[in-house]
Amino acid sequence: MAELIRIAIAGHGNLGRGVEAAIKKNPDMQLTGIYTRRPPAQVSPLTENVQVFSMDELKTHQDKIDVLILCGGSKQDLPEQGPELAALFNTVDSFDTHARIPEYFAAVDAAALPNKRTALISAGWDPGMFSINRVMSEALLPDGETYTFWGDGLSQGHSDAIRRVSGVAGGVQYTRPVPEAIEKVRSASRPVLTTREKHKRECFVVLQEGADADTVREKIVTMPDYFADYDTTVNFISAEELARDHQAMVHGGFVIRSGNTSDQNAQVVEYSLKLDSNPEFTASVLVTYARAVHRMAQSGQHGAKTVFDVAPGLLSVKSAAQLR
Ligand code: API
Repeated sequence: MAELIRIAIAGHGNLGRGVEAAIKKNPDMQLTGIYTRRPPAQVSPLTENVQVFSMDELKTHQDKIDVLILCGGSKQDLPEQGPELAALFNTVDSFDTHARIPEYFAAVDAAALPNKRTALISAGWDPGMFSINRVMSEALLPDGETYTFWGDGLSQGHSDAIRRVSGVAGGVQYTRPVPEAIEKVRSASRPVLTTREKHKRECFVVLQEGADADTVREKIVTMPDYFADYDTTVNFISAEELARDHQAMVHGGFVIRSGNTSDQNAQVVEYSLKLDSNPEFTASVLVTYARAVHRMAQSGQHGAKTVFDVAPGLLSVKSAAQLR
């Protein structure tokens, strides 16, 4: 086999740990380092003999890393780290604030392109695999309707957003699809459904000492891009309850395109996920795209990219010749 692709991780939370697990499943890759903002001694890697460094050391390790996987959150980490690190490394990230992807793409592209780096943004399952399936089924069935349902499950992105609200000590968010809406999509022909009709958002929040519950609730339910467009409920719980009852990271959902190829014939395309661990699956997608990024960087395809710009064959551990 050719030389192993040297992967490094920036940020060692749920997603970073998932990237470690995913690299173990991919024989053409090796983990060369974990970079963290915490004191490195506090990080316990799953991988034997891998070194943990402070984030400051990253820029001195440019010649040791083929692809850097950014495992920070979309609300506050990536808007800063994404462009900064795409100037120095080939990167993959899971920026998932859908409404802000265009501006994030522009910032990362402006950093990566002049420095001849390849930066794949917004990979994961949504955005990511679901996006590909929406684009593909809409192209194949131009006359139709597309529906995306998430959950029941714990959204990492929304949970991260809650934890950034001042007065919040901890919390998680469950995305609850509305059963009647799913039923409509399954039984009726191309029903019209609003954002609010399809999902509810349920938050479990631990307040910081002295924080005001009503103020925190108001900040959460009115947060643009995350909660403002939904019916959101906020339940306040203790730190013990959070640790005891809210650790499972199951998630999933489906994308369905229901269309017609002629007046007589309806066609339905569906892609569905049932995930025990949302972050581990997201991490698997990131690691797979790291392989493609490495290949694209080597062949001079630089700048910011999304999953739409990557040919499927580039994701495979097999070569183009083997795939044929
Ligand atoms: C939701 C989805 C989850 C997408 C998955 C991933 C995450 O509302 O639950 O943040 O967990 N948008 N982006």
